[in-house]
Amino acid sequence: MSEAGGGRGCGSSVPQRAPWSLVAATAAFCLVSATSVWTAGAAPMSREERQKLGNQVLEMFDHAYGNYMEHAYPADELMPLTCRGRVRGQEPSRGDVDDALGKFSLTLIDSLDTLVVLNKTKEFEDAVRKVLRDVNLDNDVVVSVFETNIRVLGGLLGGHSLAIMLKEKGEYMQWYNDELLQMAKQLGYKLLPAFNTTSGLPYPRINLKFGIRKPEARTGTETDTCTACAGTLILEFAALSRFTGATIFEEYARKALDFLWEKRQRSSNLVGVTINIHTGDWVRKDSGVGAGIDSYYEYLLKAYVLLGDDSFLERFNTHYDAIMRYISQPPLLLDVHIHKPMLNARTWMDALLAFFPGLQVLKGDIRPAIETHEMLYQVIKKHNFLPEAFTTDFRVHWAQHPLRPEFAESTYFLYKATGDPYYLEVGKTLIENLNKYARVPCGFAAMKDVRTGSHEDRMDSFFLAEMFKYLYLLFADKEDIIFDIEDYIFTTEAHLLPLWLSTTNQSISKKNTTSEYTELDDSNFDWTCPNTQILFPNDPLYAQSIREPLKNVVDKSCPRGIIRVEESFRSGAKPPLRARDFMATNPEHLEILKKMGAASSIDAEDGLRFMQEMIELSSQQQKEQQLPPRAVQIVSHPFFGRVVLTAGPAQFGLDLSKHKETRGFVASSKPYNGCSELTNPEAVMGKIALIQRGQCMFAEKARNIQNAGAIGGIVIDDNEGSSSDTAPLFQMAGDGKDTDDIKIPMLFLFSKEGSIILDAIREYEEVEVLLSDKAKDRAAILKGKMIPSYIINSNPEMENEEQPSSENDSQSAEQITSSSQEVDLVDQESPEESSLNSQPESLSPADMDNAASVSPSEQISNPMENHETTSLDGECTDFDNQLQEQSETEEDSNPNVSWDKKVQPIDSILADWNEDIEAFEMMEKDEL
Ligand code: DMJ
Repeated sequence: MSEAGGGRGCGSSVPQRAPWSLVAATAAFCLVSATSVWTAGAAPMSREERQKLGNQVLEMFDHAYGNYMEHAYPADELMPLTCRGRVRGQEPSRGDVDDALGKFSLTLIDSLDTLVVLNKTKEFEDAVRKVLRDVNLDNDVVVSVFETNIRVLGGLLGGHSLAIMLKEKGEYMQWYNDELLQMAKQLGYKLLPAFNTTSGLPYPRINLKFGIRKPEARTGTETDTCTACAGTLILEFAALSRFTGATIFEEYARKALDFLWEKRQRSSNLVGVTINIHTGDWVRKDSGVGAGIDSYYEYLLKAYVLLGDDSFLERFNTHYDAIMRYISQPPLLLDVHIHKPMLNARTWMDALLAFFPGLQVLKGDIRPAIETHEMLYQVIKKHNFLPEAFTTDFRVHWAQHPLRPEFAESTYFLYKATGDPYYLEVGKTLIENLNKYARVPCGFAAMKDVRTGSHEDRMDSFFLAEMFKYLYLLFADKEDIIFDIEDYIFTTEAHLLPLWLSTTNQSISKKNTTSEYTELDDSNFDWTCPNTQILFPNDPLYAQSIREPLKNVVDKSCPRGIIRVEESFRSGAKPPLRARDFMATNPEHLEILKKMGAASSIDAEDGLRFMQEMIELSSQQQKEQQLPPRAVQIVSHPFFGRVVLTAGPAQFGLDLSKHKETRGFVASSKPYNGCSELTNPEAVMGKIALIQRGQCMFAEKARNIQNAGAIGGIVIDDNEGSSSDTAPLFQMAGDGKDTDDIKIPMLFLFSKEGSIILDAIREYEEVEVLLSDKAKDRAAILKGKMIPSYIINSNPEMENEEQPSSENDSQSAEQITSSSQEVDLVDQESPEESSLNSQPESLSPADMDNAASVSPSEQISNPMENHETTSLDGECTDFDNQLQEQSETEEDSNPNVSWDKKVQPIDSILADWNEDIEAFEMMEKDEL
């Protein structure tokens, strides 16, 4: 365990015995050596501060778990905004996401082993009793095989693993008699019918009561599954087999893995995202390390750690080489095509890939782990959370964030490997952001949009299973945990399985190993004695030196340059020029181009590939250029710009990318399809007309609403349920004739986005929207708006006055400032803290002066609002900077402008603040 050395050296004697010691022990060794040599870099964090943060994690867990138990249990999940349980069938369907819910108290089961890690042994004992008493696994519900395996089977097994550990210690769980394991076995048998396919790959869904085949099952017609769905079973299934001696589970999981391995694309050694479970054909041929594939790779490496079967390590290493060759473009990880792996398949990354640096730590490849983690951290610093997807230049692609734990997971593993206190600071930021932005009175709510800070009524069970474990462990010392965490392996849901399983009931693996055993060559162990051993003693600033060039990667949005620098920095040799990196202005690139095809066969080969890549890239880029999305932003009460809908542009009419935005109230046209002269011109005159897609050309609709006096048009898709999340945006084409006569802007919304506007009209009647090429900051939206009369009337100090007079300016400003403080507190602090602090302090005249002279952007108190103008299109602009630059320019150009002149009139400040306060209050009310 303490032997150093590279290559096979540290592991050569291991494979014949418990092979987990190779990887697990190495990881542990890294930690010891790394922490002991840490002498410079980020300032060390005191034990006291770490304990304080650990206690904060405990308090947060209590808030989440306590509210689930109080308001949701026995439902599967807590709905933290409405403070009730989510019961499948009683809430509007959310599609696939709901397949995790099997009416089996999901959150309770997923939380079991977290309770023990967090030292809540008494609560664990209670929770186990509740599971045994209340949970029914025989419900007539169709569930995801993957989710049920990782969350419920994994949860029961994790609970069992720690229950027997506690029992053995002699204090708690003395009554326990493997009951959780019996439940796990029952569930295992329920999942087995899913494997009844010729390939051995499981069906993606199963009915817990009726299985697959029975007519009542309401499932079994699916043909495809995701690679991760079929390849993330081995840890739980093997543990179940080894705990119980029933070999069938491990056999089935192995067979599915064997099939995936056989189907890998043989020249690239990559796998696609989805596969046909009957034919084994790849359905989606794009390949990355995020959604759809992620835990397949994770389970190959961890299966080797847990089960000691070399073939898993060999497979993992083969894939890992391919990932590092094609997908890893440090600090990015970009999807490619399995057949043409030099071509990127996407220009964005998803949040699930944030687990990958953690896996690289387990593999022992620390450098790229540090790089990717740092890039992700920069994105988080910009948006407070990792958006579900973000582009290669770090703009938001999908703005939701369901409190995913992957980044915390990687942070924990990187800290373990490097001992660098920097990662403790990262963890502290995660804690702060969760409390500031996701905490609500009844738990923690997923973010609907990281840009606006709006919430979704959702707290997924993985938040309790994973997030709190990793955050707590990050700050904990060995003695803070009642067992040795290094005797266990984390499943993908962070459930704990004991490493001693590798030596229990081994006969299963011997009997069923389908791939031939060959002695692994040394290269398979290249990184298993991690470089931390070699690197840190010589250079304690090693990790910091890797992070440093990436510090501004997001702000500067210049990833390509970074890639080139990093690539050559890493290898010493110049990498071949890739089409995606080519810049015609770079003389070095032109020189390489000249050489291609001239000097050697290698250059010629490079040249050919470059040409082919160029052609494909340009057609890909052309396609992308055809789809610049536009924004429809609802700006009226109570939305105030918080709701931004992604819209498709038109090839005719006013081009919003070149012109200013169009703002107006919306009105439905009659006829709704807009295919003939409107019968309600008075209703749409001066407004933005809503028209349904279909029955005539888009241009014809545009002409009809324009003739009726509309200032813009929104075409809403007639295909119910369509959404820009799932369908590609397109441009509305003209009618083949000259469309110059169409002067108004036209945008297209899919049905889901369109119905948000239609619902808003039903509820609020007057709905005002902004059509633009990118969403506007709320400060810009609220700027210059008149104070609504209902606010004036509701304020006794202002009664009988149209606008506040200058005499009572100071009084009004004081009141408003006090209110805005309250808003600030509600938004930024925990509810408990906010109620403690809600006594406003009075302001001095100097304070009031300052308050009166702040710029419009500064008046918006929510810190989340001002980070960026938008993320929809075009360059990544920072609204704060823009404003600052603007005011600097104004100042520069007119040095005689006095502060007094720049002071915004009190009535406009009043209006802005009051509207903002109103908006927050309405949002809170709506959410709760
Ligand atoms: C978890 O359920 C698991 O980690 C899974 O592998 C994918 N990610 C979710 C949480 O984001």
